[in-house]
Amino acid sequence: MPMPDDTTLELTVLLPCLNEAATLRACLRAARQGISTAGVIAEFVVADNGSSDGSAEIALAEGARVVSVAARGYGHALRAGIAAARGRWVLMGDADASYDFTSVPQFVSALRNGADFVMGCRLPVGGGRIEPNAMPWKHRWIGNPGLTWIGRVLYSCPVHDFHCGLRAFSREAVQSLELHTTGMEFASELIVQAQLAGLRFAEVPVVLHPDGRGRPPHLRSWRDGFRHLRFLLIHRLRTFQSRRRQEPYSRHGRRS
Ligand SMILES: Nc1nc2c(ncn2[C@@H]2O[C@H](COP(=O)(O)OP(=O)(O)OP(=O)(O)O)[C@@H](O)[C@H]2O)c(=O)[nH]1
Ligand SMILES: [Mg+2]
Repeated sequence: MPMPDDTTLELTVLLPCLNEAATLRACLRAARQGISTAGVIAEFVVADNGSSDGSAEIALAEGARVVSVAARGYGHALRAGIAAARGRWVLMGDADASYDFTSVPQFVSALRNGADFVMGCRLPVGGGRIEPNAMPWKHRWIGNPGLTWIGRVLYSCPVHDFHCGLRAFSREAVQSLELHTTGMEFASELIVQAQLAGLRFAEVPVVLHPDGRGRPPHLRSWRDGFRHLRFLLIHRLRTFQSRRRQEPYSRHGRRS
């Protein structure tokens, strides 16, 4: 596939990947279809943590660029992928066939309409849908709503589905954010930092399918849920403290 140059490249489709040989090809092909419907010039980047099942070879055969990331973790992989992206916009999504990459056009259209950050929403509130057996009940009814509520309250985020992995954003805007987390809590950090930086959000409906890989996910519910919660609370505390340090004192010696 001829490589588009950086001036014409509109979109980077970025997939974090750890041993997804069973589903990666289908994701890349669906994305290619979405790209052609959207009429965008795009590249594919697979951020890989040394998969041992041939995922990287599949990515290369499908015309993707493979960014090899030594340090393990969803956050490590995505941060390296975002740093290596060359498109004006980046669309990221899991490589386990749980998301429908043919929905590229909806994301591109929201970006073209001026959004900096477009979140997929799998919930009916945002027009989305979760297919039977696509999400464990404790994520559907406890983890995701609970953590989303905390994120919305603490950060005034307009997002309804904090853990949706299908998202698109302005590369420049996101590259200018301070992103440090290494694991699954990166999903929360990305939204929170985008909100704190004043990026314009939009939401588009997406459908979540049961993943196609036939083995357990990398996500570990309690450990990763706790990491999301810890990030949301500690980061809010830190931003309050640094704001208090910066605020000028009033004439009466109190903070104004
Ligand atoms: N490179 C890399 N990719 C990862 C790592 N952990 C997860 N991923 C990828 O990130 C995506 C999401 O991981 P999943 O295990 O499906 O986690 P999840 O979708 O949040 O959880 P489920 O909803 O339970 O499937 C997949 O494409 C994984 O291959 C990692 O340590 N390194
Ligand atoms: Mg998944």
